[in-house]
Amino acid sequence: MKTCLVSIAALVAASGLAQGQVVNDGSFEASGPVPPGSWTQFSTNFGTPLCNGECIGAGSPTEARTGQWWAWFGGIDTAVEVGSLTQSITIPAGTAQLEFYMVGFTERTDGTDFIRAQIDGNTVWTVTDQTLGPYTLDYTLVSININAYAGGTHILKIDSVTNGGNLLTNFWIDDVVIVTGGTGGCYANCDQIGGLTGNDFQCFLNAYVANLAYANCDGVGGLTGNDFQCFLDKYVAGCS
Ligand SMILES: [Ca+2]
Repeated sequence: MKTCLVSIAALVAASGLAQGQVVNDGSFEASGPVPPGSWTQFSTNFGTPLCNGECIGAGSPTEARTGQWWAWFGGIDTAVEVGSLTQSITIPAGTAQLEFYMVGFTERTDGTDFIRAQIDGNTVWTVTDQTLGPYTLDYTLVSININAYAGGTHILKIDSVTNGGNLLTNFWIDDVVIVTGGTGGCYANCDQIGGLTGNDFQCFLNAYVANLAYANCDGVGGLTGNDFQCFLDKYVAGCS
């Protein structure tokens, strides 16, 4: 008889799917083939930052992290390239973490090529050619605390400027999400769906594994077993 083990990773993935979506089409699979889709798209040289491999050349394989489409900022060394993706987002009250995956490459060293994330015109994250190092091997998780914007409708913009001059820079991004939690004074309702269920445990586990601020239930130091106990206590206390 074969044994079928349900991995923690599978549970985490399942809980991630259960969470409410704040960012629409964060993997760009709908907005690539039928632009603009959920994203207002701008690119100086290419019309859009979105690519499925065909922007390299006919039949070229995708470099997406998931699916076929990803966002490719930069990508030209003979001209200045300005690219952006923008959408209006409504973030529930509580906590919020902007997350996506990025991998990059650069030949520049003067710090003038950059990619950044903005909310309502305020820069919440930026990387330049000088700080790209941690993102050069493979798609790497970027996780940004945007609690300050939880509650209400805001403009999310990811944009980049690369300066050409025979120095190539690429910033590739895929799988943009905003993970929310702890809304309405009911911390334990992690997935924000209905009442408290096992899905909320999985949601908390997901946040814990991802090292999100939400998982720091006791508000003390880093994430520890105390945060699990804290979550359990709040779950037992229930939501009224
Ligand atoms: Ca994708």
